[in-house]
Amino acid sequence: MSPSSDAQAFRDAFANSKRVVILAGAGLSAASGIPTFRGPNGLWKTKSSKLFATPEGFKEDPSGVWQFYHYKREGCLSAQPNAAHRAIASFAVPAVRSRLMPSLQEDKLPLFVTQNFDGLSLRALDELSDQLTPAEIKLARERVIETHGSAFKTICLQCKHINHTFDSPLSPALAGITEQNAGERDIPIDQLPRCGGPDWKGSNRWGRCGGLLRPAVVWFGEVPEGMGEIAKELNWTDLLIVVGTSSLVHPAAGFAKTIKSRGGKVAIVNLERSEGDSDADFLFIGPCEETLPLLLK
Ligand code: BJW
Ligand code: ZN
Repeated sequence: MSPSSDAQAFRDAFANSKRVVILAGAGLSAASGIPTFRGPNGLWKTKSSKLFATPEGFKEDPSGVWQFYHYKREGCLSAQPNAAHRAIASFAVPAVRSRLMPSLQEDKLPLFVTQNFDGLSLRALDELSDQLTPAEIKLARERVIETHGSAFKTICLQCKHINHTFDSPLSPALAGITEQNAGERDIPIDQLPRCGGPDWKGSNRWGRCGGLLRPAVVWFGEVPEGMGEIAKELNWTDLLIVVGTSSLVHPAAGFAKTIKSRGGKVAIVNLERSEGDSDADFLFIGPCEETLPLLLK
């Protein structure tokens, strides 16, 4: 059967759902000016995903990979959440939840799984500080899984310390690196981001050991974050909403099939037809920054 694009039928299914999972991809942040990976202007059209999205690529050229992540990170810092991020974040507001999702089990917030590393969904929650208490925001943030990592976290390859920071640049040598000039010069490895920052002074302490840092993002061949929690949640989910992903990258690409095999429903919101459409009960073609606020109004 072909999927429905009846907004009211979707709202009814939403209102009757006890457990909801939302899965997002790069299309969610496209209107915030963050490029997607596979579209006509996608990152992987001009950059090699083998170099920039694998641990082997980082080993081969840590300078090139750090320059790439430096300017992508700067792009995330200057971007703002868009109407689609805000529509999803609004579920954290109890009055919105009880209006749109009165059947939620124990008023459990939807689990929001984002493949994006830009932090914009968390920032959209922080923007609700005039409507929510800090405790409510904390609770909502705990229901967000950045399954492909975060641009604002690093891991030390030596002591494994994970650091969270919005500082930029992460080492003085990365200052002034842009998409245009990235890769023009090779930054020596001791001038790339190091554990403990530029003034680490060579101590061996955890989190200040001076080891080489890498971006805490999930590259091909690595295990995405939060898989245990996601797998548990998918057991109970009766509605999965898939927003702005090409559904080409696993394991996220398989969530829709899992839900379907357990009798749940799948809604897809995408600018164009995508790989996941064969599993869709509802399909809304259009920019999510317009479609989601309308569907969830
Ligand atoms: C709009 C819009 C608008 C635009 N409104 N929509 C063979 C078969 C099956 C699997 C494999 C295989 N060979 C290897 C694998 C596994 C591999 C994989 O899936 N590869 C495929 C490419 C085949 N996966 C992995 O290796 C993953 N790990 C893994 O599987 O571990 C095993 C394991 C799993 C579970 C438990 C235990 C073990 C890891 C994948 C890591 C992906 N990493 C990246 C880079 C992250 C860092 C960074 O951000 O730079 O993640 S790659 C890149 O792709 C990034 C994205 O998160 C990810 C998905 O892309 P996304 O978000 O879908 O973006 P696009 O560009 O593809 O699509 C954008 C969509 O938006 C389009 O549809 C547009 O139409 C739409 N759009 N504007 C609405 N305004
Ligand atoms: Zn360290």
